Amino acid sequence: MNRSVVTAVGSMLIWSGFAMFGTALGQAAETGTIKGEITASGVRNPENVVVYIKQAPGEYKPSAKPAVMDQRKLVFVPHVLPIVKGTTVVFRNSDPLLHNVNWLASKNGAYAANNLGTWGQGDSRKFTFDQLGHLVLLCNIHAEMEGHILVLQNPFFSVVGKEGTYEIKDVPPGSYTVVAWYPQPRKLKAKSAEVTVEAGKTASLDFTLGRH
Ligand SMILES: [Cu+2]
Repeated sequence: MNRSVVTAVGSMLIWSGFAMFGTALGQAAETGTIKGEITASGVRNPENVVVYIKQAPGEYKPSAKPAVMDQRKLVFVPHVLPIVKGTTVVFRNSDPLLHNVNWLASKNGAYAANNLGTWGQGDSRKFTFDQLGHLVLLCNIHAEMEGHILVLQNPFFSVVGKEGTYEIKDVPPGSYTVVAWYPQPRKLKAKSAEVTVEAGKTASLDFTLGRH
């Protein structure tokens, strides 16, 4: 074997080894995490509170994969669906009966009232949400059904479970306004707080929510 070929192969291996090492290190060190606990009074637990960064610098593309809002056992699943602006949502019916999907005009004026129609098990409809806002989803066949879509500017959000904790990962370093929001503002009023995220670190931010 020619010696120069051996040398070239050797240096390629070393170079790609460095590149892999650099990437692994870079991912861990370039972003930070926000985490905390939600205490809520006047509701059973903080489930369905959405914690999100109000505005992050830059433009965020929606994921190529559509989000799914199902109607299953007479409830909207999930109850609250946060999405990045521009995301297409597939509205599915998994029940052996007809469901309808309609929403009221959003409070911020971005969305007019709309009715996607009524369809049966296994069918679906699609809608692309290209403005920020909060949509209250209803079914005009089952008055007790209610779901929520929250259209956000960036993917840095977390839906809180019954245990009341949240974690937002991969956040670029910077100072942000973080909002803790509940789908029924009369039960839990939204609150916001400032937080600074540092690379490779976790910032703690707790919220106490109530009617006021
Ligand atoms: Cu229904």
